[in-house]
Amino acid sequence: EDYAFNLQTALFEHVLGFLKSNQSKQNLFFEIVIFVRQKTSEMHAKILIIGACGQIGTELTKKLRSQYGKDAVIASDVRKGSPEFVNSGPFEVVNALDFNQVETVIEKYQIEDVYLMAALLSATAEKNPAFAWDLNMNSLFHVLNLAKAGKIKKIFWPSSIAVFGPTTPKDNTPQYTVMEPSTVYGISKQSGERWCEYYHNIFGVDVRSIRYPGLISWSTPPGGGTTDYAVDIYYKALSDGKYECFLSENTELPMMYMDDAIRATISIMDAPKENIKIRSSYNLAGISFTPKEIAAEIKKHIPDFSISYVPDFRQKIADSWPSSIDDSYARKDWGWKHEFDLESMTKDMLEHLSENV
Ligand code: AKB
Repeated sequence: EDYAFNLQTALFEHVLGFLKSNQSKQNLFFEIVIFVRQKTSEMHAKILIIGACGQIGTELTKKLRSQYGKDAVIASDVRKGSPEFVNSGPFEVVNALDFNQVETVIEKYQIEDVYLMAALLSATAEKNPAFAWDLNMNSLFHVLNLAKAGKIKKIFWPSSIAVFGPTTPKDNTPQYTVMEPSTVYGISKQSGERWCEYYHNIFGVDVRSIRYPGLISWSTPPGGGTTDYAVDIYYKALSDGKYECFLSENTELPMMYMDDAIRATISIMDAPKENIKIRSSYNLAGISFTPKEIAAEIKKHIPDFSISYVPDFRQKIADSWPSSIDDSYARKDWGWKHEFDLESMTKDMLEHLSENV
């Protein structure tokens, strides 16, 4: 919407100027065509989102298109998403594990910035460790090597609180600390951070990364993460009036509303190169809460809502992660500041889901 509004405003001013000039008014149509073509060719660098149909990818695609124009953002995934999503702008079927497919789409659209969002999350990765390692690591190597070859200018790659483990200080976990992840997902993200820093230091690759906390959004259903109870609970509160939580009531985890996460992602990519002083991955924090606390917030909107607790294998994963995160480096280096708290997130989630459930 922002992009379209800015283009319309610029066009209106251009037409007014043309009409005030002494040029033949018969040329107005051609003047408008030339102006719009020129403006759209000036649009932001071409962006490719790999894994665009996922929880973050769908929101990121929408936001980047509203900022830079629909045709500046190429969405891609290993299979087609919903017809609505696929028809909302340029879409390509790309397997993140196929180097040639990734290289071809980059050359076809003259891509400059790549957001690599394809990955298996913590719970799913425990069920399929070999594929999780393959996907999470080799998709990263493909884009790092394309950047090293000069075919990509800038990369965003998501890390996670999963890089921390049971020996990491749990409260206000610092940027630099003991990191002994005990999950396949966490091991892949810690390894990925090391490779991002290596490719930057040795080959000058401009890769930027954020350690996402648990992310909560209304636009896509839960996707195999341990923190996804905090997404599912809203769906079930509206559809069933109750929720059986797979974590115990006092399991405090770092979380963030998707609006904040998207803003942080675009903010780190738009920051001047010299401001990005950490090339492994930045800690990022929003809100920390327990299942008991989010249930209490939901009950303010749905008084009859009830929750029960039946911890499963994901409890051990959650217990290995921090309760809260210190993100002072992100705040200092590129001006990060979260906006949503548990109250405003719950209100926004229930409002949007009520429209769609
Ligand atoms: C997960 O739960 O696996 C993810 C994450 C914390 O990175 N949401």
